Amino acid sequence: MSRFINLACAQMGPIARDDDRSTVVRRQIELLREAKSRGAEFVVFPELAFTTFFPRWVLDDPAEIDSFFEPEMPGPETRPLFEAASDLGIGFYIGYAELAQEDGRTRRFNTAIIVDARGRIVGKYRKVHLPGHAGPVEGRTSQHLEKRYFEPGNLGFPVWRTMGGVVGMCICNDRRWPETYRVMALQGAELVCVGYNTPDDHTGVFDFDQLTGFHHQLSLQAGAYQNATWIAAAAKAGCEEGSNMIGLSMIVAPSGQIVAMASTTGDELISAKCDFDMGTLYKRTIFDFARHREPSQYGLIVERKGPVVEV
Ligand code: CDT
Repeated sequence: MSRFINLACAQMGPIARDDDRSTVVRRQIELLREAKSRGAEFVVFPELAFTTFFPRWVLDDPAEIDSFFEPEMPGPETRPLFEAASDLGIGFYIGYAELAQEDGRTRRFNTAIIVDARGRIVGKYRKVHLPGHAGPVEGRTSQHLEKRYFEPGNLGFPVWRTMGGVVGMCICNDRRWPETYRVMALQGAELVCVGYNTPDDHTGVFDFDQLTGFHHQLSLQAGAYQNATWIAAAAKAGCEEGSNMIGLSMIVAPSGQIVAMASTTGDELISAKCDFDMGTLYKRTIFDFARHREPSQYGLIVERKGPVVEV
């Protein structure tokens, strides 16, 4: 029996600092309606999808910082998205800044959830790999301060059986790290969802060279092929508050082939009919982990954080 899913990525164009949640949610619902008209069953939205990418600024006022966070999900302004999706019978992945009360204190995470086609949250993931810096870097016109505003995720890389397959999540910078995919692949992941905000600013002391789009694509295609999984990646794109963000939202097959890709840097839906079983060929041959992997030789991967040159 074939196991197909009609999958979509809802790329979002820029969100202004002053845009309220309701305005953003209206755009998201419009993308959901388009997804429905194309027969999509599951839609992947970007990282921090309800606000502008605020880690580009040095913010000191606690009230202002908290204004970018969600103390509850759904909350009064985000609930219409859940209601629209469940009315349309569509599941979704979405990223947001999470304000949590945990271990007797307030904690902040860069979080994503999977919501099923009945509007129920079935899984939560908190971003593990936080890029950038904890404080401002001199000479930058736009900062990248995720280490200032978030703690590293503490939920690992779980997967869930939902939407007819085994589905996992990661967020933006996670997609560049092979460990991200491998931990999910070892639990049988058939689809990895990823939302991202990737600045494309090069002059001065920024983190990227001119190959930002290529490295994004390379990471997704390698991750999909080496782990025999589908990857659905949705960007926040375009010139947002003076910072250029790549688009290139894409759906990548377990073969490593790109089967759908955005062509704009605005709100744009891409979709593809995906066979969850497509990875089986690779899982039974070249990437039959149980037959070919040699974990006894990989100890340093978990024992050592950074390189130590001993020779
Ligand atoms: N949001 C996010 O993780 N963006 C990073 C840019 C890092 S530049 C300091 C990315 O890997 O795309």
